Amino acid sequence: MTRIFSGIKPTGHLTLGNYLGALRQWVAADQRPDEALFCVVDLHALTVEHDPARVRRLSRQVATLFLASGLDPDKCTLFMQSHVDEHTRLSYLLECTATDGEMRRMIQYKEKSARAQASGEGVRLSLLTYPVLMAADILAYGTEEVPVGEDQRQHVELARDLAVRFNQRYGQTFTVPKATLPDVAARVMDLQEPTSKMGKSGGPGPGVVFMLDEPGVIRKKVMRAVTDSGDGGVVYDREARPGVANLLDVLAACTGGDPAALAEGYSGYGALKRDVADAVVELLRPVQERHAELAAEPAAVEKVLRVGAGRARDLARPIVDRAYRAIGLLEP
Ligand code: AQP
Repeated sequence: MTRIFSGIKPTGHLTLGNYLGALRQWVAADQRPDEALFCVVDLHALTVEHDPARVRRLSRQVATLFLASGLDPDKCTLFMQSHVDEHTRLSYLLECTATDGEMRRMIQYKEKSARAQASGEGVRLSLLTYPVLMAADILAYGTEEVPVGEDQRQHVELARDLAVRFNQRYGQTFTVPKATLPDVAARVMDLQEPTSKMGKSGGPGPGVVFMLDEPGVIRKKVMRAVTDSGDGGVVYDREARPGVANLLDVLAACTGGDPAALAEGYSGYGALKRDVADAVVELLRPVQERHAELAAEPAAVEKVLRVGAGRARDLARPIVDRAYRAIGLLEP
């Protein structure tokens, strides 16, 4: 059985990018006879300016969307990161394994610290160190596969590097994980700025489709998507035509097929956008319906998280204890 772990941070409402890049892959993994753990990584949401009440609200919403997307709590473990102390316990040991230079090279740190500075906020120390906490999230479970979108590839590489380094210095302790990416839509781009990732933390931008957007809102956002000027009809070219390529990627992810082959069926952008809008609305419809039902039963969602945290703790405790012994700390 392959051990699988992944998480989403409650920094905003989940987007179509989170669904296609992460959640949908997780549901597919959940169908396999593997041991899979999926987590709302709430501690990661504290690395930037945050409102405690909003983090609480979003944490519940993300957990509810895990279930609404089709993750089955009888087949996989669903929990809140902050409910399992092993993550932060291990994080400190990995801080003693990682280097300052390694942290400063992280692309997300560079981008988000620049954003924080530009808006006059201080850059939180945790923004620099959270990739180590993410490595701890992964390594605490003996994880072999981490299903993520393209933007998280560098962080999973760090987890691999830290596992290898720790094992070399202190003896075999951690499984070395690898990232697994979806075949298409590993990086869904913003519909208004198709050279930037569709992100959830930048606020309600017109180029971001949220999983819980009403069908009419989804249609409006897709129909207003920036396409590229230039002749030659609808072609799939990520470099020269990023806007159209993004729409074709989303269509391929929703309906199946190859984005370049799908392009051949269109002579104009209008028809392509209509089909993308229909496909996204239909893809999200059952998730939205299930979300509405589950949101009315918060106690049931809380119970899933409580049971999940217990299971996660049992799996992580022996691995983290082993790391404590290996690095030179005495047993209590
Ligand atoms: N646009 C995307 N396309 C494909 N996959 C994506 N993911 C995120 N955006 C896209 C994948 O979703 C999972 C969870 O992401 P996260 O919560 O760790 O980070 P984020 O969504 O990238 O959110 P941030 O950092 O709070 O803010 P933004 O979105 O503004 O950068 C991951 O597997 C991720 O790859």
